[in-house]
Amino acid sequence: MTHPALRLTDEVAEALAAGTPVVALESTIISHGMPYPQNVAMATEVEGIVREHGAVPATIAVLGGVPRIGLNGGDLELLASDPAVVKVSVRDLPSVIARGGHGATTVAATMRLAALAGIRVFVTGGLGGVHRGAATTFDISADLTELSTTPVAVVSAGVKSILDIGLTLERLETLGVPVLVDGADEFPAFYSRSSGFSAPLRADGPDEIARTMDAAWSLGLTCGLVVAHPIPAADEIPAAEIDAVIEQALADLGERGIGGRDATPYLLGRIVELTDGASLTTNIALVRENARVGAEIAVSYAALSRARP
Ligand code: PSU
Ligand code: MN
Repeated sequence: MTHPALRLTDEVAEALAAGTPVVALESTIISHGMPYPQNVAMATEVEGIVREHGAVPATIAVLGGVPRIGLNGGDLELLASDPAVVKVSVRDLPSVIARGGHGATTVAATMRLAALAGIRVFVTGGLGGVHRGAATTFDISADLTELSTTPVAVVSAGVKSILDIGLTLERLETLGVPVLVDGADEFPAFYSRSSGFSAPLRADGPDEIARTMDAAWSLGLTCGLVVAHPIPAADEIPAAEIDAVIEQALADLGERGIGGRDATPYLLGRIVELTDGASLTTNIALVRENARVGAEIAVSYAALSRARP
């Protein structure tokens, strides 16, 4: 039974009832992660890629106070362009619902709503994590705590080096979250395949990833899984090149005294500005790739679930 507070599209509800593959997609990446109109074009295209690979896309957001699982073109346009859309992590969900507002959900909030709807696979670009300097700011994304409590596999291209990648991996280890790198031995750094950190765990392809999800949840683990899929080599920006840009963006953040919920959106926007849009092209390329991979994982996982006695 679906949670009564959620509104699902008929298509998503039917797919879930039939046990056919569904892929959740987040909305902070649309409203606060990319500029208009590339954001709405990306959101629409990614839904198409999920469909082409055999799954039903369910973009998740809160609209007029209602948590929505599956959106239409008008909803995506609103999320992409309306300045009244706030960034909603888990702690913000109760308020945006009570106030009847519009909210773009982060990885953490999207995971929570996806799990309530019964969706097990979620595709995004990059995860939140432990920010650089967290030893003094305490800035650690709620994405990590949500991964420790909510059984959804999150497909990303790793984490940007706006974060402290090493500390993010340490935190995930402490929280008991399996971190799988798809087809590689190194954890990827979003724009580049290389981060300098080895893969905590390796998995090769959608069937093995689906079996790992199934093994985790059949054991009664209640956590999510990180599935890091490295950006294709043809699309990557070399680490040395993007790191200089990220250092500049971090310096600008510090100078402006921006923190809290505004830190990540500021850094994402500043990186696009500093690269004259080149980072945006790369970001869109890796989200496309993740959409394909996520759909394939959802197809494999649905087949496993159907085969279970
Ligand atoms: N990292 C990215 N792109 C993004 C985000 C993070 O490379 O779009 C977004 C995601 O929605 C993520 C959120 O859940 O930022 C994390 O925000 P915070 O650091 O405030 O928890
Ligand atoms: Mn934060």
